[in-house]
Amino acid sequence: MHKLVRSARFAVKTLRQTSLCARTITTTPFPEFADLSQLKSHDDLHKFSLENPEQFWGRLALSRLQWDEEFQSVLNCELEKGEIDWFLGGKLNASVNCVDRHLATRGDQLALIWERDEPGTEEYVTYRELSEMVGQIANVLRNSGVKKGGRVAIYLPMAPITVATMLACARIGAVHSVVFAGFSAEALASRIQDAEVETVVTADQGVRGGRIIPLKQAVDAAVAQCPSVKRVFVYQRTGADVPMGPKDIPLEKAMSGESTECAPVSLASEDTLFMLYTSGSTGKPKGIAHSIAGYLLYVATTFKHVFDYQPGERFGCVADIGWITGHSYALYGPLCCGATTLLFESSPIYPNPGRYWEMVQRLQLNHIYLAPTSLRLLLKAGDSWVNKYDLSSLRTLGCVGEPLNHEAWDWYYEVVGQKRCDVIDTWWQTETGGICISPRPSSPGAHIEPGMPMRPFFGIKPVLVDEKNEEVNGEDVEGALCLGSLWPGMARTIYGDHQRYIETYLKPCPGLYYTGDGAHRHKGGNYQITGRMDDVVNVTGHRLGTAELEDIMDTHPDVAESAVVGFPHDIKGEGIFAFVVLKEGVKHSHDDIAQALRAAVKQGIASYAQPDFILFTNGLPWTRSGKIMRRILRKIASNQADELGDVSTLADPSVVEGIVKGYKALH
Ligand code: 6R9
Repeated sequence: MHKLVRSARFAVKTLRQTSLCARTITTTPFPEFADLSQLKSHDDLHKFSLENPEQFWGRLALSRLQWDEEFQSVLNCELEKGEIDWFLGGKLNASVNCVDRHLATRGDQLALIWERDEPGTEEYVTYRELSEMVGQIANVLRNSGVKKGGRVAIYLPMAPITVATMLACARIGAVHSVVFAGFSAEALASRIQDAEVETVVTADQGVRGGRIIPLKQAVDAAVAQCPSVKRVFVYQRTGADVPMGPKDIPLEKAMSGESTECAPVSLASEDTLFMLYTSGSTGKPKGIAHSIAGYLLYVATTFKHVFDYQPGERFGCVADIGWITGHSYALYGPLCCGATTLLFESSPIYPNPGRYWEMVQRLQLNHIYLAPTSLRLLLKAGDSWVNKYDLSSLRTLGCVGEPLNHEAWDWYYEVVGQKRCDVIDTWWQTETGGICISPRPSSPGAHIEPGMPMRPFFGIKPVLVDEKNEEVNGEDVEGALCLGSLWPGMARTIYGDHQRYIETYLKPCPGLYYTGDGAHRHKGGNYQITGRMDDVVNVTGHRLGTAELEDIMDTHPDVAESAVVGFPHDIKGEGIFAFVVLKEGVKHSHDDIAQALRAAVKQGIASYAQPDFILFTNGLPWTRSGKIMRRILRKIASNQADELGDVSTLADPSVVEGIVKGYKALH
């Protein structure tokens, strides 16, 4: 059912020591458990959270969320049927929790900092202003016929209007489905069709990296294939003169006629807050559905404790809202905690690779949360882009989306953080709702180990499972990563296909939630993610995690990033194909570098692990959420470039052409 990633050498390599041991890590205590004197340490509280999930999450739910009606029970569950209910009987509204309840104390505090594409043109939105915007949009939606449970597709750039539209849906009980404003018309259409969306909210155009993205045009093409759509609201981002058809409604005009006050609907804990399609790196996209109370509680709690967010700080999650990271840590987590949160519209290399760091200095960000992809890209551009700026406001260097390889980890810690900030590598998934494994929170003074997310969050119990579906105990072992506890943030279903939800997550390892990732439990109980279970290459019976190979190659001083896939090989079963992007200004020849990479792999793993082919390319096929679309590389490596399928969800689809050309030249 699932394959195992096996390699003891990976463990040895990652356990090298660094100079971090002496640093102190701050942790914000949980006031909710102050009366339980038997809970003396972090580990005591973690154990308590696993043994008493109802008490643990029940207490947090009461103190951290605002309820219209209190819940009757904390957890009801029939796992085999995928029926998981948290906080039954409770009633609440997510927009009230994220906006209204802060008005009395922090109405004039900044809720959003909108970092527009053009540097230096940022805009600020207070909680009061956000509340007014949410009220107006909620009235617009309600008065145009959007009902509780109705699906609203949001295809907007990163902007306050996007956050306000999501919260407006939450206010009236509509279910938002955000689609990356950059996905193709086809990708948008398939998501609209799957959810039988009646309402679309878009903009005339988007702007990213100085380039115009014709959003309305894509919506027109999509809606032409989607008879379910009744209305399309159009926000003016650039003011371009876009054609308006009979279903189209100018959003600002509609808003201007509405009151800024809109009574929130009191919703049940388990009503759906939103659905979000997973990144599409495998198979047909799944509309992952999250429910209101559990999701909100989980993202608010993880936001507070993983980042150790303190009142008044500025939190900078640069992820797009079209990704779960944007939902959980640019919007719901921070706003539920009354934080000031960033909306980043641009690209990490626009107008130059100093963008993030110039922004940190200009906006005085205290936390930054980004993807390893962009880190590797910036690392490749050199240290001078970082060193130019004063980054002393930064306290946390967060990261999510892929394994953070050692070179990037070191660079983040040493060059960006000047060895002052904690590197917080967080592991989680669209389906988990929020962060599940991360170095924080941890006992004060606890060491942070490079190259791994390390510690399960409260209420999270990682379980490693072998090929026979048996639990792998002990330390320095590997297995399929499953979660053996229930936590409130987990997805409740795949929209329209509950059976697929059960089959994908609950059936592979009965009694556990199956993540699809492999993990290594190191000494001390720290977890390292070895990659997706399907990112495994089997060479002459040796199973190799692609992350492991990539980590070795990325360590070569000339290599910016690499991606490894398997391809059918007559003799070995599978061969190894490495795609390698070099740093700028590299002096060595490709042949020399290829030879050095083979030698490094031979030394780091074994000679059977050496790549059969190394293709130097200008870029890799990243999805917009920062994941290498290995499916495409596998096809290319198997000489099936004519069967690539949909590449529209890539950040830059033109990269693929370059790689295909390179492949042809190599053969
Ligand atoms: C939040 C998000 C989930 C998949 C996940 C895993 C990979 C995420 C990671 C990581 C290694 C980390 N992943 N964080 N791998 N280290 N810190 O990324 O959600 O888009 O659903 O992807 O991403 O493979 O299963 P999503």
